[in-house]
Amino acid sequence: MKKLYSALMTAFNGDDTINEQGIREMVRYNIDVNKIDGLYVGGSTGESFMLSTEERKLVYKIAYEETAGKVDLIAQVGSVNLTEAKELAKYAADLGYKTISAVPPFYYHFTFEQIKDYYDQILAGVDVQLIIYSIPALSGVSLSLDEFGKLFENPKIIGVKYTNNDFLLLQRLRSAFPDKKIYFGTDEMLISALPLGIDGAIGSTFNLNAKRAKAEIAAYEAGDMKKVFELQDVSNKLILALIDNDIYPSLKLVFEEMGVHAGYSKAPMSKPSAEMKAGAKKIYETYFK
Ligand code: NGF
Repeated sequence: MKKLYSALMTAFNGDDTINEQGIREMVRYNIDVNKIDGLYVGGSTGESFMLSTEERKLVYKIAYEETAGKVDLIAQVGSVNLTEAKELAKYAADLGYKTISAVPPFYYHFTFEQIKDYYDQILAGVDVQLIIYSIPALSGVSLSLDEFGKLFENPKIIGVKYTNNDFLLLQRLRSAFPDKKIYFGTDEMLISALPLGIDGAIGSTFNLNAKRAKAEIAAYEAGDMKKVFELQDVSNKLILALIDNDIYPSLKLVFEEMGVHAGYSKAPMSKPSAEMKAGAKKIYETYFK
């Protein structure tokens, strides 16, 4: 059965401090209403690369406490600061996380040998499994099939969160590494990834749209491609409306419309304008009411 994970958002107060209650409410909504299989904590959607080490730890702790073992958890620990990534991996493992994930080191155009060493160092002495976070459009790091193979030689590296629209590479990864987990990360292209044998999907929009995405996966598994297309079509209208309205703050605004106090995004992300609020209200009324 393919799994669906929401990429957990971080709720902020108006002064950009962490809003603990807001995070707890989003975790609860994902468990109680979305019936999600798991949460990806501390990724792009969590605005994690703008957080301090202590704030990142706090988010892992809140998610761990609030889920209380009810759903899978993956802590994204990647950082261009390897010392921080190692500290976060140890912290998450000590809390009880069984799986971590890490974006490759970015910005400095590291060599593949340096990237491999980064993953080996993160995993050394920490009793967890790891999912590579491949998101070339944001990280600037593209891994080849051969490079994935070299990283997968570390038995603790169990798979990849694949936020990439290179479907040729996705098919080749599936074929070459049938035992590794592949979680797809472009929500609007789920329809194209399903036939390529993904193990599931991890994404931001599932925070709101998990029911539709789960129905799409179920329709795919039942062989009902007409329904798969129809569901993806509605999802894509929703996702494109969110993107047009500034996606991260808008996901939170729609949550607010649902009564979930998701708070704000952190600067330099935008605080909502009146226009964004009106846009989010319209999205809520069109797709969720
Ligand atoms: O936010 C991005 C940026 N991608 C997410 C997801 O892959 C990131 C995706 O759901 C994620 O899961 C995380 O690390 O938090 C998009 O927001 C969605 O497909 C709309 O484009 O690429």
